Amino acid sequence: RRQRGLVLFFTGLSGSGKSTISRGVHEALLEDGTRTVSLFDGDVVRRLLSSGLGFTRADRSVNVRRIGFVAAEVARHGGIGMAAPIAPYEADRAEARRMAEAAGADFVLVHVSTPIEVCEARDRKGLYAKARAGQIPEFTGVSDPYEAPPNAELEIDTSEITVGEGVEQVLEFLSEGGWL
Ligand code: GGZ
Repeated sequence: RRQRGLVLFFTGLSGSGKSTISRGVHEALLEDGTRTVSLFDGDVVRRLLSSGLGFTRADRSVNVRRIGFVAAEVARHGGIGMAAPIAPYEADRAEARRMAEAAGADFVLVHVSTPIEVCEARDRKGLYAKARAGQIPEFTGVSDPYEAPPNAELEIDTSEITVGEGVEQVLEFLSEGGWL
């Protein structure tokens, strides 16, 4: 019997740790080798799949729906489609969930809920400083909204646990839910 597909979708602020956690989960799943798994990495998505799109509400919406679509296609064929965009709008995340379900797959939303103060204090790429200085218009959490998801299957706050522990929590959730 073909295993049911899964879309594993991370959402959270810039600097929340969602990319790092998703990469860790991706690596572990590849190593495990029992599931086909594909991670649509943020940088690659913005450079190729969504090249030309900016950060207006409309462009973010198109971006997140494209990601949801390709992840659902992986899941349609029994694989695990993974992605970790900011995905600040509930309507777009709901659409990604709907597409996964329409593809006969499950959808797991992981909210990497690290508070903005912590993301901003880290400021690994200096983007928050630039945004505060008005050099990046519509920067999520500073001058653009982030709608916290009311329905995340899992919430991970990297100000309270390490990235490694976050990866473990996701793997545990997948294992307990019968996806691994
Ligand atoms: C938020 C921005 C912006 C603005 C550029 N707002 O930390 P990063 O750098 O590497 O991750 C952020 C990334 C967000 O792209 P997404 O495709 O994930 O966003 S969305 O889901 O909303 O479509 C950040 C960088 O791009 N970046 N400008 N204005 N993040």
